Amino acid sequence: MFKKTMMIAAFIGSLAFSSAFASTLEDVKAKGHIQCGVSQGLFGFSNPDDAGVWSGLDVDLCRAVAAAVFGDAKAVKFTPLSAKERFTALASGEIDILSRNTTWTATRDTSLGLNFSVVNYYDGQGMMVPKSLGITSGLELDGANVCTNSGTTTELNITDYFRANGMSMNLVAFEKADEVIAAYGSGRCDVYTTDRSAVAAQRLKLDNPDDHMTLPEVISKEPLGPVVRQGDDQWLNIVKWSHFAMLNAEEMGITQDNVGSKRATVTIPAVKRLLGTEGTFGEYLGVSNDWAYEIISQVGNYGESYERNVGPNTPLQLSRGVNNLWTNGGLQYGPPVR
Ligand SMILES: N[C@@H](CCC(=O)N[C@@H](CS)C(=O)NCC(=O)O)C(=O)O
Repeated sequence: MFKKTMMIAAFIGSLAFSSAFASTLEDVKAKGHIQCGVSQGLFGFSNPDDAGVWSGLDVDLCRAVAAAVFGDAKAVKFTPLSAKERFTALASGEIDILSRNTTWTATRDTSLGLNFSVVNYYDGQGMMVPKSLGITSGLELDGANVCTNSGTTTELNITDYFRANGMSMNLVAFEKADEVIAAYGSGRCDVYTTDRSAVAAQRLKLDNPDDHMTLPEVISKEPLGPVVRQGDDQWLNIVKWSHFAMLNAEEMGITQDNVGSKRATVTIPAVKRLLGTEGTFGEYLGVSNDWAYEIISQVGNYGESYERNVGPNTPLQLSRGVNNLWTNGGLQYGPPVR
């Protein structure tokens, strides 16, 4: 009897141990897909079409991870989350990655049991006003009504900005992004503020986008990127290196179209290592050695994803700026595969 109780206790103990230290890679393999936390609809970053198919820069990050893990960029399911819900959804295990225009800050990286991995879009906070207001600077906004999202860095930064400049404001905050832009569109606020990329995206939802302008001030740093749970280094590595593979591919001139022929013919060692014809870098990550080939052939390189989703030829019209590769004067820099 005693022995049996001990055995049950040991069994329960091992269950508790395995769930506390569960491997996200093993979990996603068992269920056959990655559960990716995204926005509730933000053009260019994570947005569903009429058929419910998600696309965007943040969606591509999750698709890249799925391509690395399953050789199938479609093995992803999406969970739309408000700003307020997103960290709990990740910490509780409801999602495997949070890829939702989320700013890397000290508090979030160190006090929530979560880890930021890479920055897939360097941004900063902007302010949009109706042109009819006739102002040209944020410093003219004393006493303004300001519309923004709750549960974001945005509301903290705008409060700092007004305080630092000795101005007063009335903050009007909503949980849902579309409630914020609707309130601004109805004239409830003088200012709409969020990450500049999201200003460009949400502006398109206004009746007359051309009646509105973005003020010149960039009031914060918003390094946006995917987040995972703390304590799972293997999963963190897979997410990091999926992004780095897309950066290295762009730097090497490897595209969705030419990756097949490059893999067959190229003799450059660095390209062979990236595409898995030399070395065992996939094995080190816990995936197959052609992980980067699968990412590039199914999702494309970082520049292709950027141009397709948010670049100058999309409705968002965001120039590459600091999100250019380091070789073009930007901040995007993939460590070498070797
Ligand atoms: N980057 C900021 C802001 C993120 C945020 O949630 N912004 C809103 C304003 S546009 C948004 O993207 N909402 C999209 C949604 O809720 O679907 C943060 O991490 O706190």
